[in-house]
Parts: sequence; structure tokens; C-alpha cells
Amino acid sequence: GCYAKPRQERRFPDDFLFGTATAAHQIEGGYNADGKGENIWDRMTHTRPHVIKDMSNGDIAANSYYNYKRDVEMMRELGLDAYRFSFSWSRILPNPLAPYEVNQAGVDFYNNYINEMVKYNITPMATLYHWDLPQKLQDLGGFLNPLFPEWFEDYARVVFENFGDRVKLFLTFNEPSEICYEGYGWSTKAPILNVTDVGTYLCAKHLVLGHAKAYHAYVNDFKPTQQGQCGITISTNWFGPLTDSEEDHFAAEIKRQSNWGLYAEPIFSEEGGFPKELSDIVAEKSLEMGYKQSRMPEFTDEERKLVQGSSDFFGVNHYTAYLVSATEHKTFNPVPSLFADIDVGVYTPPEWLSSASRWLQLAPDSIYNALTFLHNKYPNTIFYITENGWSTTPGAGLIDEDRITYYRAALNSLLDTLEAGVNIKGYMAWSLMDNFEWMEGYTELFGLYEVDFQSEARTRTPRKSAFIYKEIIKSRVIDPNYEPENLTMWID
Ligand code: PNW
Repeated sequence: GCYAKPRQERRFPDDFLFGTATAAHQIEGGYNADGKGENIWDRMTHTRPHVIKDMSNGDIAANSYYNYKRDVEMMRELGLDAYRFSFSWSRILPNPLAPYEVNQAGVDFYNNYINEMVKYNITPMATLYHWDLPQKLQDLGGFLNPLFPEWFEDYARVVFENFGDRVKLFLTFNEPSEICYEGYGWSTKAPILNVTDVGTYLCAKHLVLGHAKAYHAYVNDFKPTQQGQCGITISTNWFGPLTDSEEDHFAAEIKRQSNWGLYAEPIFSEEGGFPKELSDIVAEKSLEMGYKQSRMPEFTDEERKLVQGSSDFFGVNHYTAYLVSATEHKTFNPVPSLFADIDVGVYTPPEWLSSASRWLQLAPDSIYNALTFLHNKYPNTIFYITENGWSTTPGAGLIDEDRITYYRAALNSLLDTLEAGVNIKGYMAWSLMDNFEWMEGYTELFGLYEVDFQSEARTRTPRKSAFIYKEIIKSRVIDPNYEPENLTMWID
């Protein structure tokens, strides 16, 4: 008879952590509630509203500051093992240069949120920085100021001190490349500085130093009693060569070095410091322009050592893949800039399923390609997928078949990766609910739950994908034919 083991019987381990992810500025609202300080997204959206696609902001967002019990109820409905959220620095420290002046109302909010999760056995995973820098620090140069690592360590200590008794999984930064390249080297995230020549590189150096200082503060002063883990989340989409030519293979490697190597290499590699080939290129281009030193800063030996190995695990935000060419598909870039330095073209095959976001397509096997590559490059590393998800447009409704197709493909690729021996301990779907999608405002929606942004209560309603994810979490199996009977949610 034909008793071949069906593909859907491949299981996720029982102790694998399934969760969802959010970020403070995208869901909380309460932008000036109870003593919260201003952050760079408050400032930018209030003074330059036209930079946001629908001229919206995060003033109210999904109003989670006042809805945290409902949020945790949704986590229970889905049967989540874990939940990833972020702390708002300016809610906890409205005056960030006085880290001893803690805003108690802000601390109380996070205590309530965390206690409610812990009460229902949901493991909190907390990010210290998801893009919402206190404006007062930006006024002093933000990530470009060499004092940044100290500011960040001061803040990190306040977080560990207040929440580390219950939070055992900390992430310092979310997506350095979006912070440094988009915010400082370009103008597609706050603070839209557009310092194309050195913004990305200076920010990268200060960011990894800040990460390392926070990590060592945790390891030396908190871990012995709190017994948790501290890592960092880096956006690691897959970049493969467009053709099999040597030039395209090199182009893909340089693209990877500039996109995630800049942040991963100093922390996770044996050698430490910035990626070699990228550093050589920037040094060479700097000389050509008449500089006697590279625009890429260096690490002192002491700094290099401080940063090397400063992470208990590697958090991966993974969404899609791109094909890289040494000659084709190039776009205009200012000179000098990171994109002009690497000088490659990036291509997306039109046959890949498209989301509501320009940059997000369903690329076959992209989790497998990215994670096996990282595993081979940084052996013995523990990974968590800290974000993965799909966007739809407002009004697309609750029946989100493309999102379901995407999640099933991603989770199958994740099973392939686990079977290949990569040590991945958890997966956080982006996102629990619709939220403020940065420059796109509320025009691209990533939620398993729809949020009614017209209603004062910001009513949350599960989409079909929520039921599919719930079933996968419960059964530990991806059943390609599972259909919910109706869209009525319950708590098991
Ligand atoms: C992430 N890319 O950003 C962020 O961490 C979230 O805050 C955000 O809402 C979510 O993804 C959806 O955009 C990304 O170009 C930005 O591949 C850019 C990319 C991926 C993720």
C-alpha cells in the first residue's frame, strides 16, 4: 500500500517557542501619557507629517497602552508560547541623561503587561530599542555621538533592574540596518538625516558598541541572579546571486556584508570588526576621493574584543529574498554613500507572490537559504526568528489567503532548516495585530488580528490567518488543508 509519510507530519519540537511580535511605537499610543517623553517618531510625524504616506502618526496607534489586557487575551486565544514586544525608552526615561529619574507610570505599564503574560505562561521576549530614540538624545546627535554606547548602557541597566526578574529573553536592538542606513545614511526612517557619506558607518560602530556594553552589563551584574539571555535582532533577508557568474556571487556577498554583515560580523565572527571585503572597498573609494583614511571607522583592539561574542543568541528578522547582480538592475545613488560604495543591482522575479509592501515578496526557501548560510558562517550559534510576516491593504478584510500561503511556506522552510541541523529555538510572527507601519502609516497591515483604527476602542478581530497559526501552534504540524469552521475565536 502507499503509506509514505505525508509531508505535513513533520513536527515542530514541543519546546519550540511560537509567538508573535510587536513594537512599542507601532502599537502603544499614549504618546504623551503619564510623563512619557518625546521620541524621534513623535517629533518627525508632528513636525513633518507629509513624510508619512497617509500623514498619520503613532499618537494612538492600536492604543495598547490602555488595551494591554485585551492584547494578552489575544495571545491566549492563539495559544502563544511567547510574545515579543519592545520598551519605549522615553516612556521609561523621559530625561534620558538622568537615568536615575525613572518614570514610574511607564514602569508600571510594562509591569502590568509582563505580569499579565506571565500569569498565563506566556514567555516575554523584550526588545530594548525598536527605533524610538528619545528626541533629547537625537538633539545631541543620537547614534552619531560617540557617547551613545554609554547612554544606551545606562538605559539597559534600568530595564534589566526593573524587568529582568520576569523577562529572561532580552534583545538590545531591532534591525540595526534600518536604524543606521535608513535613519542616518538615508531618509526612509526617523530621524531622516540623509548623512550619506558616513552616517551608516558611524551609527553602525556606535550601535554595536552600545549593544556590547549593555550585554556585558547584563552578564556581569544581572545574569548571575536573573539567569536570562541577551541577544540582538538583525534583519537578515536572503541575498543570492542573479546568475552563477563569479561577479554576481561577489556582488551578493558584498550586499550581504553591507546589509547585515556590518552588524553581525563584529559580534558573531571569529575575527571581529567590520566585514573585510566591504571595508577594503570603502577604504579604496575613500582614497580615490582624496581622503587619506577610510570613511569606515575602525575599532580599537579593546573595542573589538568588547564586541566579539557579545550575544547569547542571534535574533533574525526574516521576510524575503533578493537576487543581486554586479551589472544589472542598478539604481541611482548619491556619491559617496553605502549604496554607491557597494555598487550592485538588486532584482525580484515578478513571479514571486507580492504583498502590499513594495519590498516584500514570497521568495521560495528564503528562510532555509538565509539560516543555513548564517549557521555555516557562525557555527554553534543559537537562533530565534524574531519577525516574519506578510502585509495586506486596508479594507482587504478578514479572509487573508495570501498571508496564509506565506506563513505555511515560511514555516515549511523553517522545518527544512531545523532538519538541516540549525539550532532555532523560536519563531515570532509579525504581527499580533495591525499597527503603525512607520513611513507607510496605516496603509500596509501585518496583523493576524485586524484593528479597527476608526473605532475609539481600536477593536481587534482575528483574521483567518490567526486560526491557521493557532492550529499550527497547537498541533506542531502544518496541515495544508486545515480550514477553520468559522471565524469565531475562543480560548482553549
Ligand atoms: C521590520 N526589508 O522592518 C520592523 O522590525 C517592523 O517594525 C516592521 O513593522 C516590519 O518589519 C514590517 O515592515 C523591516 O526591507 C524593514 O526587508 C525592512 C525590511 C524588513 C523588515
